[in-house]
Amino acid sequence: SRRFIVAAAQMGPIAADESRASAVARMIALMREAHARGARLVVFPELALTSFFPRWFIEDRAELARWFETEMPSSDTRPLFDEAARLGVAFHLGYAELTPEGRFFNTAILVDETGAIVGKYRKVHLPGHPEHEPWRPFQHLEKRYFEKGDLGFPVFDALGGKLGMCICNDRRWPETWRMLGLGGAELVVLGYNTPLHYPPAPEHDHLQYFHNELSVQAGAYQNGLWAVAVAKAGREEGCDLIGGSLIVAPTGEILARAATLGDEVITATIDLDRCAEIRRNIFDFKQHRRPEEYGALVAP
Ligand code: CDT
Repeated sequence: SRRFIVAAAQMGPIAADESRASAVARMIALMREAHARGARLVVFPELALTSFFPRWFIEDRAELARWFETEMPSSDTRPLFDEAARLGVAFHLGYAELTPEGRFFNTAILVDETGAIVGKYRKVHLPGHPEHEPWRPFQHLEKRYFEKGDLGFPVFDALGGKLGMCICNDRRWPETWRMLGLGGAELVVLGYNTPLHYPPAPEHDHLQYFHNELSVQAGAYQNGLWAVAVAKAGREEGCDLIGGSLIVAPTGEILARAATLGDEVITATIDLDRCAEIRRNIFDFKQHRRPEEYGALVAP
């Protein structure tokens, strides 16, 4: 078997004026707790170093760039990489990336147990709206601030298996999971910042936790893979973000779920060999998939 303990390191709110160094100190504390509980992989949220800035309309480009990382690791984030190497744990982290060419992405990386970056993903499904909409109590300007990811849905060799990543809104799309499943992923890790209130359809607000679990459980089951989904949670700058970080088995069962809206570690023992329970049976792609009937899926 290929068993190990995985940790979801949920984070509570990050204030607008909280420094990267402070967020990293919180992450190191979570990583130490995860390691003490035997974890080999720690999964952190989307945009884990700062407040969820797409809720604000920021006109000034220099002001916007302030929320982005131009290098990884940086002097602020290096202590997290050093601690990972010292403890011998791998981790996943989301951050806003500003490339040397001046491109802006919502990005996530996989860092191995030596502290080396071994995988990168850039968010494909960018939610929200591109223009300032003053009627909203808060904005969701990912469509304005980020470019669509240009790396596809890559799968990486890590921890004795195949690991894929996606980011927040990606988890609601079956195509994300199918692409990762077709790529051979045995474990998918992701972070999210999901407001409890959805201004265009407030009648769905009470379904936010349900839709989170529905999406992750379906993605895991229908592709026979493990999933770890991790929130930045709680009331952040007056905006409520859901918690409910979870670890899901290839059967779709939830093995662990966060109980708070703050910094919290949850863990579960996973066995990558268990993907075969699903992938050699009900969802044996080779035997049962019918791609010749799915043309509409790739039509623009
Ligand atoms: N960060 C992110 O992608 N959040 C979205 C919010 C809903 S769309 C405005 C999500 O899918 O959870």
